[in-house]
Amino acid sequence: MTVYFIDGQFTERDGLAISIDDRGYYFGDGVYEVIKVYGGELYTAKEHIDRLFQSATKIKMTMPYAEVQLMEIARELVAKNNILVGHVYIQVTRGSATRMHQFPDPTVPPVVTGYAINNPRPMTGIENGVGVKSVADVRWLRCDIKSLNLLGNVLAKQEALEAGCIEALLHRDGVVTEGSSSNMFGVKDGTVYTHPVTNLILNGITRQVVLGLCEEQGIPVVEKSFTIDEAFEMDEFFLTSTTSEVTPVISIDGRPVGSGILGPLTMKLQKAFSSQIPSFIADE
Ligand code: DCS
Repeated sequence: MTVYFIDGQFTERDGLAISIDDRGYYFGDGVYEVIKVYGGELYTAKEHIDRLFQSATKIKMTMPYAEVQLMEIARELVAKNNILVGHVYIQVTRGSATRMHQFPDPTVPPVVTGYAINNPRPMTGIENGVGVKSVADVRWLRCDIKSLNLLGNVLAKQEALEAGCIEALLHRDGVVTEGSSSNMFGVKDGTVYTHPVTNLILNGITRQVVLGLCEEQGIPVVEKSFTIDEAFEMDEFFLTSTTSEVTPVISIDGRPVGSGILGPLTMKLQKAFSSQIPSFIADE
């Protein structure tokens, strides 16, 4: 049975007690992170926990734990749940208080919850590529915050799935921003293009890893937005996230990207990505 963390304690699901007045429940008033586990080890955990703190600061919420304590909680969740390959989920809400929009009294403590589950690498998508559907990005203007308010993302993902695609390719007035839970990249004439780090996207940890790999491999990167029309003209396309790693996009709105098969530059980046995660897992 999955072991959860709630408010300072590790407990099995049956013992969980979350307040109905939790502001996460009423308002989505909180922040979260998803951290990948490979070979029983947390991957880029410091980067994720740093971003959790940044998200909390951006919503004016004081974290109830120090970074090292959160790291320890994440490690314990991995150990207690015997995670080999999977992920840890951590969320922090602005606590539990009678429903009112404004912040509760400062003495109300934020609520930290978390769990860890085994979840294999999505090899089918990684190896064969996926299709995406363009969907209007109707989210708010603080997409840089990893907030629990995910309705725009949820609706976009559902629309993509109902069209037989794996992910939504979000665009604001025709300009590609990111995916509903991933970052998007196009490749044209050997150069990688992706949306710059602004309030309109989440600066994905995997995005940052992949841009670092591009630099190491001598692959030119331009952090500049492009349009949906330009996306159709790319030679290759891929998306990144903690759970989907580097997943090739082989079709957009049912139209093949480039030759419609995995592109060489995407495959090069996948290889580079796999070689910097624990090797016995990469060799799977
Ligand atoms: N953009 C959005 C909107 C996301 O929700 C995510 C991750 C990303 C980009 C990619 O960021 P990372 O590379 O740091 O994962 N979404 C997480 C989620 O909600 N489930 O899995 C990953």
